[in-house]
Amino acid sequence: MNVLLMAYGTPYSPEEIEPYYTDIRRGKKPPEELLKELSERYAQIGKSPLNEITLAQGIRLQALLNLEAPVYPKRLLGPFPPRTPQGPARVYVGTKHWYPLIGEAVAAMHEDGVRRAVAIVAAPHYSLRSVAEYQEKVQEAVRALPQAIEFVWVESYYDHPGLIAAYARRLEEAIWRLKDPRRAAYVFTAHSIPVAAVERGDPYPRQVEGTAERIARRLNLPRFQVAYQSAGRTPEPWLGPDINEFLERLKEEGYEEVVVQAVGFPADHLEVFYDLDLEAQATAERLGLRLLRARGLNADLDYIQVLKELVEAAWLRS
Ligand code: FEC
Repeated sequence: MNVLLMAYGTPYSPEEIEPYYTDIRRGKKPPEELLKELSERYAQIGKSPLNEITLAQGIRLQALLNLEAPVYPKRLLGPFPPRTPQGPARVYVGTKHWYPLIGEAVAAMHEDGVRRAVAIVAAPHYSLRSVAEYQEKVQEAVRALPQAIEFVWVESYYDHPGLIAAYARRLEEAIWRLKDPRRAAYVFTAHSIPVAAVERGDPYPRQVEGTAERIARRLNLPRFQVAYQSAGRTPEPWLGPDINEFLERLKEEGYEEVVVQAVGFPADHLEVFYDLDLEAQATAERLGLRLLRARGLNADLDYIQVLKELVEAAWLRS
């Protein structure tokens, strides 16, 4: 079994921020003030761990896929690495905007003789501005190969019971720290996307609501809301409500404690450590609200198990 695991990617050093940002802007250099602003955001969090987390997810996914091969426990003296019924699983990691790029991962797969693989993004919700763009990058890379690779896509998994359980566990840990869970506000966030995409029928907001609803039901929350974060620095309208404005509303409604869970991002990175832990936290402090954030899934085994189930089901479908 062959898997291409993808994520957004992040610069490894301050010098790489400009070319990284240029790639996000489809080759257009960012204006000086936007570059300065982004560089300051990275400086304030120290470093985004996104590349390390993505690599750890890939390593653990490969280990789990191989170690759980049904023949392994029966034949301890059998071949190593243990084989799945389809041969040993190989997981390749590629990122959308930095190195290893998706194109490099696809080229490495081709070099290794891979002709069929499962493709999955470490982001549970489908959007025209996320998963569809990963799909374009993969297609572009395949077009450059002498022989095609057939990719079977896991396009979204916002409602996977294992994902809901993993998020619920992290949220529960935050709830244990609340002074009065019955009177707290529960806010689920995801990266904002331009409203234009939603108007073109993007299922993204519906899927984000779907994840939130399932976690809330599982934990029997008295109420929950969805807000968006990290809207791009462009003049077009972005999907809201924005988390910072939303906190103002919660304060006006009389809340004193708020728990935020970033369900759009399994991994911790700039948008979690800056936009939530620094920016939203500062807004909350200014308003006199107590804000707690549920910790991320990162490369924890319960999330890796979800990825494993999804890629195995997709491989069997193919
Ligand atoms: O830690 C890091 O360095 C990387 C954090 C990071 C993640 C991420 C995930 C998503 N984005 C999504 C949509 C957009 C759209 C634009 C956009 C722009 C940026 C910029 C940075 C950035 N994003 Fe991001 N995103 C991350 C970081 N994102 C930096 C550029 C500066 C800024 O605008 O803040 C607008 C650009 C465009 O026109 O294309 C749209 C979505 C996700 C969640 C799915 C995923 O992880 O792929 C959706 C992580």
